[in-house]
Amino acid sequence: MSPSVVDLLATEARFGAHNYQPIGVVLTRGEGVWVWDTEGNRYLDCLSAYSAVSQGHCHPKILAAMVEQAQRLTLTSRAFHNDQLALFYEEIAALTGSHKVLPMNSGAEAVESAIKSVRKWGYEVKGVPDGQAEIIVCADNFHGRTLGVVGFSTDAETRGHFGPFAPGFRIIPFGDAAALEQAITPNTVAFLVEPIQGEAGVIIPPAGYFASVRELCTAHNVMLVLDEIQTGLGRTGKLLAEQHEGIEADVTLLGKALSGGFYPVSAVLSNNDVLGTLRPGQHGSTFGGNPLACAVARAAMRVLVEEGMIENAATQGARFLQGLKDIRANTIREVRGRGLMLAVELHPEAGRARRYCEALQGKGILAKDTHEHTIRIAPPLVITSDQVDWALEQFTTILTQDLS
Ligand code: IF1
Repeated sequence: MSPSVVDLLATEARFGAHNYQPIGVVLTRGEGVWVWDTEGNRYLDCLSAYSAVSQGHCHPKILAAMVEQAQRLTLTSRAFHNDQLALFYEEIAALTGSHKVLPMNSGAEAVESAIKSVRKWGYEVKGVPDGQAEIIVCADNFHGRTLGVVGFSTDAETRGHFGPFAPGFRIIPFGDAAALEQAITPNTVAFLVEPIQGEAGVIIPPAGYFASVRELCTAHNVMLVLDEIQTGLGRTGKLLAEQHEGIEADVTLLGKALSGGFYPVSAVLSNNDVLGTLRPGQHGSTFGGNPLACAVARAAMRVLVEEGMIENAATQGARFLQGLKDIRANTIREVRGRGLMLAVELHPEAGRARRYCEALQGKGILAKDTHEHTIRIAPPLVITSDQVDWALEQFTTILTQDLS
């Protein structure tokens, strides 16, 4: 007899650290864009585990690759070679046009690894005095939850009472190229930034911003590190969000959908010598680059491309965005998005976005609020036009209500 939902929630409350406040649904199965709760209710997943399940829940080909590899070899440590890592390197490098790859596990680990690598490059190649490397980041950034990363967060909830923090970071406004130019010093080694700020509420920079950023970084020999952990792998309707800006990063960070939601897999990709500065014994990870992670990621990248998910994200994202913009509701302040990375910002007087997400649950939509007044919308990239149209009907019904 499986435990009741009440028992499950009571056990979670009893033993679990209370670092999340989930919406009141207990999920038990997922397939494509759909998830089911323990009562058999079906929901369209408009969060995709924060863009980690871009290929759709339980994609059969990624599952098959995982099962096949798991029956053969899961983990060897990097003390020995395995027969999946080189293939993963080759395929991710070909897909992204990268020259060097550092395989890690979580997104935050990829960010931390990139910070270590650009600092090392700064000292050993650029000639920055040891211990004086500076990295520029943006206000309202989100790059993960590790201590080094939250040290340069500007969000009180994310960084409060976790200090003291590491020095060496400068914070500038997102979208302001002049501010970047003013912040660069001879000790600046990198500019770390999301192409679109996800957690901040899908904040898209002004046209031309990243072209200016690219020019400034090149002119001052500063590494441009793009955190594409959320925006990458088709989410914005192109393989990488940087392609909308017509630029190439020096270092690109991937995670989340790199495994299609089956396993923590992330990677630091470099187009120049940044990763070349690492020597044996100077960085590592027990699980980084393990054969199971590599097999899963290879399948996740393959289906993303072979099943046209990137193009579908562009097509269905445009449909979804226009449909949201067409909703006539006093509750809506702004609709934003690129590809299937969308957001509806509510007027503050409309009440908290969470209330609308709870109401959406009653209409068969699972979505997540961010920063009080914004509803984030990011369904799997396999969503069809009919599913988009159905979702728009539910959003229209709920957003035209006043839940303040
Ligand atoms: C949570 C946010 C999203 C990310 C970007 C690195 C990471 C993330 C651009 C770190 C992770 C996750 C973390 C998760 C919720 C979710 C999130 F709300 F926290 F900010 F997506 F917007 N760079 N984002 O978005 O990757 O270490 O988690 O694998 O912490 O609650 P990770």
